[in-house]
Amino acid sequence: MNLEGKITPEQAKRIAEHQRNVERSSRRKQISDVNKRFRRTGKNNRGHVRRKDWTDEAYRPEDEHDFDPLERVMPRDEQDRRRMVEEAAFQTPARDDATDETAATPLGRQGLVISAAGLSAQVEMDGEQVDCTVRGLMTELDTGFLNPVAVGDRVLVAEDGSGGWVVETVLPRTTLLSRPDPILAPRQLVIAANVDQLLIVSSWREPDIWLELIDRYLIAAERNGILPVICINKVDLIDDESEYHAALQPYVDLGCHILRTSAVTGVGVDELREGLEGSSTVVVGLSGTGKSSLLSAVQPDLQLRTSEISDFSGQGRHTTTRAQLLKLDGGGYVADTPGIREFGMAGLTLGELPAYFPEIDAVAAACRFSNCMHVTEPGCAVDAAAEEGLIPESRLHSYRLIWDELPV
Ligand SMILES: Nc1nc2c(ncn2[C@@H]2O[C@H](COP(=O)(O)OP(=O)(O)O)[C@@H](O)[C@H]2O)c(=O)[nH]1
Ligand SMILES: [Mg+2]
Ligand SMILES: [Zn+2]
Repeated sequence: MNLEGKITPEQAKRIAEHQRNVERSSRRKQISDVNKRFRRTGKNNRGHVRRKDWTDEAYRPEDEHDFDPLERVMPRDEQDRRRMVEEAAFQTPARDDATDETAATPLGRQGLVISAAGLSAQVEMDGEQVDCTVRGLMTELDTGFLNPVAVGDRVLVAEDGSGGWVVETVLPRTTLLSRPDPILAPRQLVIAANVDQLLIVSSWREPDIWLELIDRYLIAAERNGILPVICINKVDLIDDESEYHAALQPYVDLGCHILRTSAVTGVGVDELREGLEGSSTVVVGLSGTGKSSLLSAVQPDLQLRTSEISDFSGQGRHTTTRAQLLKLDGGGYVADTPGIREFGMAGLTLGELPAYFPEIDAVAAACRFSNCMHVTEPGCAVDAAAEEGLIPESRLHSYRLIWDELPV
């Protein structure tokens, strides 16, 4: 993160480079070369089968919340209402007038929110951490989110007159990651603000790599303007290198930045440390994949609150939405989080989905129907390309699983 509230030219360059890579993906080129062939054949009218076996339910931890299964049987207007709330939540990143207000009346000192829960927040100001309350003026109506202040927020803090501190204003956010509230969904909670990197941690084994979750996080990163970095941990448990490469090849083709780490052997930890330095990074991934271990390896004295979070079970699930910003010696911040599938997906529409799967979208022009969604339609070139091994099976699988969940 950058405390000036802007993405640095270096970070902007990296994001632009990532986006260019996605567009230029060699696989995509290869696919478009064979487009014509599929246009002619138009075979494969297989019906789409909803498969759930890919996702290993056994590894889904307590703190993950599935997409609301009721949505499918909900009355239409209720679906619409929920959708509108989601969209409003996603599109209201900050109060526009915040900067002007500051300029007009000096409301206080600027600080960075290190942790936040409800109407209390820990704020770092001039290297010092103070506990603050949050002025009750910032309501859900103003911000579109249930919580007024989140980790990573830059805020203005004033003395409350009795020795305490009050967060008066949240400065406009550059980026934002949110998730549906576990109980009040689809109303959204902000998980972290002003983040510039999303470190997607997946273990190779124990638990097995979960590609669908990686694909979801890639979407979340891209649509929120955050640079994704895929980190495959526990590479000490790889026993078949070719299997590893086959699983990761789709992401190599997309031009993703991929780290290969082991918190046990120390492989890749230096590279990870370098990647984190100078940025503000949110770490996401299933519990048990080694997020805390990796952060400890990067910097042994990081005060990891994560065990506290993952040990927490039972009714107090709201605690899992807490994240804490940890300061890195080399500059920058990291926030560890529990695994949340719906991260950053609020308001995603069916029509937008293909754009997040460029290797699928690249073939779409050859589908029989111009509005083909590549799910059950006859003459789908994506289906045909997948049969030929030109589209990674795992990516198409993720696409269809996410497609199934999006409101029509
Ligand atoms: N074999 C192996 N085990 C690891 C590695 N990293 C973490 N672990 C183990 O995986 C378990 C979960 O790690 P933890 O850091 O708590 O995961 P988190 O829930 O993602 O924070 C612990 O028992 C770690 O010792 C690794 O690189 N290799
Ligand atoms: Mg942890
Ligand atoms: Zn199609």
